[in-house]
Amino acid sequence: MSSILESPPQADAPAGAGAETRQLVVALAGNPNAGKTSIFNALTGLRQKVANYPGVTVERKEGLWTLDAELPPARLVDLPGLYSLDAASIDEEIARDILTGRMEEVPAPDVVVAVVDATNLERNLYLVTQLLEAGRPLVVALSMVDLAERSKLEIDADGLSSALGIPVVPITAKTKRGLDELARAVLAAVGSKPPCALWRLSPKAEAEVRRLYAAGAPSREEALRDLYSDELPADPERRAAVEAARARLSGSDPQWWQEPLTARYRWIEEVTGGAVRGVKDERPGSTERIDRFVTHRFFGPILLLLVMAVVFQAIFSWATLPMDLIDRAFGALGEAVRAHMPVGLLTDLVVDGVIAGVGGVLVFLPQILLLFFFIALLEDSGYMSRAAFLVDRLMRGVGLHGKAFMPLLSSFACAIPGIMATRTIENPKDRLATILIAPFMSCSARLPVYTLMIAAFFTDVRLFGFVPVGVLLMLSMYLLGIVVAIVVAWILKHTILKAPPPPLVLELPPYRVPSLVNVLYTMRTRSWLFVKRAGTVILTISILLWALMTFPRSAVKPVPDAQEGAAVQEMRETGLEGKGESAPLTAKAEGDTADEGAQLQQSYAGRLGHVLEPLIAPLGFDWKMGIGLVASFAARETIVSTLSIVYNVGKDTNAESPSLIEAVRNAKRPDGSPAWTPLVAVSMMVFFVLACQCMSTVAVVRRETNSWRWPLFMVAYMLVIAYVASFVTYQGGKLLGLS
Ligand SMILES: Nc1nc2c(ncn2[C@@H]2O[C@H](COP(=O)(O)OP(=O)(O)OP(=O)(O)O)[C@@H](O)[C@H]2O)c(=O)[nH]1
Ligand SMILES: [Mg+2]
Repeated sequence: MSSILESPPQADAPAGAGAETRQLVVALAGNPNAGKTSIFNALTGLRQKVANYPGVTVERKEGLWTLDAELPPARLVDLPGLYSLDAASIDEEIARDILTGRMEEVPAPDVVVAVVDATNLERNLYLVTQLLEAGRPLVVALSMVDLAERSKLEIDADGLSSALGIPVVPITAKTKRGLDELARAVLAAVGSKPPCALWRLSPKAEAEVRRLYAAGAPSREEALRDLYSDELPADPERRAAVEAARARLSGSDPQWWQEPLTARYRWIEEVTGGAVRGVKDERPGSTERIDRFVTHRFFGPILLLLVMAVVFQAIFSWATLPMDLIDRAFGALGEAVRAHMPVGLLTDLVVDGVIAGVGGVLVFLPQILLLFFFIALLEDSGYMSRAAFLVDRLMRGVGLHGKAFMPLLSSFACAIPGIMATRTIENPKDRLATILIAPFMSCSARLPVYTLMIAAFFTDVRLFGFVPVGVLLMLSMYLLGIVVAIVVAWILKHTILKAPPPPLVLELPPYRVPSLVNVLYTMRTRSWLFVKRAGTVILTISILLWALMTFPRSAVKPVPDAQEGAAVQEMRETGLEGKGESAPLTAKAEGDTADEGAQLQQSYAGRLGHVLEPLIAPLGFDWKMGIGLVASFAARETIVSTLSIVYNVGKDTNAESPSLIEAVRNAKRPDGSPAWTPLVAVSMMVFFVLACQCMSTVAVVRRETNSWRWPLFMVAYMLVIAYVASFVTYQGGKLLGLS
């Protein structure tokens, strides 16, 4: 990375400063959803997240861009989208600070590439009018030209270039069209004289700008900024001159401060008027036609529910076979390891702790892959924004910001990117309210829990003979999270986070055919994160839990000594040990033998479970589930690995090894009654919808709010809600005679 490029002196550097030798820095700036990250990915070969809604990128991302094979690569910076340089939200501030060289870690860019969406030229050019004044060499990358061409929009790039006074390069990121031309234009722009604003104010205002320039403002651009920005210059003389100018202008026109806005748009109209032919700035008719149905007051929500139901049904049915295979593979692995390692604690740790724990979670990989396949498809097509639009009315009713929806929708994948995405919300109170409710959205880590409960008790159960109860329950869990989030948001916004009603800012991007490459990359990235978590967090917790469940050793069932061990080993080798088949999934049957009970009961984890039992018994949970609950506060999926270990530890080696689902179904309480019932399963699911059980989420909230106060508040209030809801579910169910 020590590539150094001779970067010519900046045009604004003092004469004679000489050439600095450092890596060239190029920044991508543009409106949200203009295609910046798509261009960034095409240029660097990286795979940052791309999706069809505004506000996907909320932090700076960097990569290397080979501008010319002869030269070392440049540092390419992808930025969050912004509509103007007057940043209001945190993500916009990041972009503005880098573009204007105010960010310490990134030198001011040598060249700014303004990404301009060809299908939405006028709005996108507003930012360009500001970038023209920012004092950096500028190149326009005209993105989405394929879409412009399809909608019969003819843009004369050369004409646009001469009207703007800077190079304009048409690009199609999808097919990598125009990338070489962009590299050449950027190289040619390095060190060139920065462009300037070509729009003009009314003669009166222009005269005031000239006067300020004469009175000490370093340039016309600075004089303009002094006159119209909120802050006054610090220098007393300049300040007095600005105040006098403002007084004169407001005397003749009370709306004087709006003039730059109208002047910029007037200029944009002139520029585009000469360079664009065809239907100007009009979305393809098909988007509107589809939206008439998709965002319909009545059909819209029905379609949304239908889409969710189809996704869940597909996740369940398509994933069954691969899950079964992984399940069997881990079962076989456990058996093989047990067969080849000497009997003893180490083998128990590897088989009952590591393989049972990690394997128990990894079994759900096919479902995670499918979930992200659908999320990526819905995001990239533009449907997610419509889903946001549909719940918008509801959310605005509780006082939440229009921009809260995309962060909340991202939280269905994982609360962490969801919470990061709240950076697009300007008002800090609205942002905090959104952060505090984001973990109510059912993230992918809840999927294994829901699936386990549904598979154990609701497989093939149908309502009225045809509605699958499993899918219905799944849908209900997602909806429960949403409803509780709305209620909590209403309470927060009417108490501690009171703020004026926010304006509606919701942009519906045009529908696009989802890019298969994007979808596949999203699946790869997300599933890799899932596997990584299984290999790190889950692995550590599994080992820890195994130890807590294994020690101190039960007096009833001591560790087999060497002789016993050898005997068991021999039995295994002679095939007397069991059926010798590879056992699906990693847990063993819950016979609740005295031995096993004694081992778990008196282990550290068992003792903790017993301490907790009186507290969680009203929710329908026994002490073994209590162990799982405690562990799941580190990461939700841990409940699955914990249960795998709980129903394994201290087991007689001769026991049959059915799947975890079987183990859950067969688990017994000391009185012989089943530990789990459909009602307990639902109560458990409700608890998992509402409790904040994820260390990473807590850490991100701490980082984003810069204090411990809010993450602790979040964990506490969500725990109370989860407890009460589970209590009501279980006790209510019992009152209704359910079991
Ligand atoms: N047809 C077509 N679609 C494109 C092109 N470039 C980007 N897209 C699509 O436009 C959408 C937005 O692209 P992104 O690259 O995420 O846009 P962005 O400017 O980074 O957006 P933010 O990060 O939200 O500011 C995605 O659905 C892309 O697939 C293009 O050249 N042609
Ligand atoms: Mg982006």
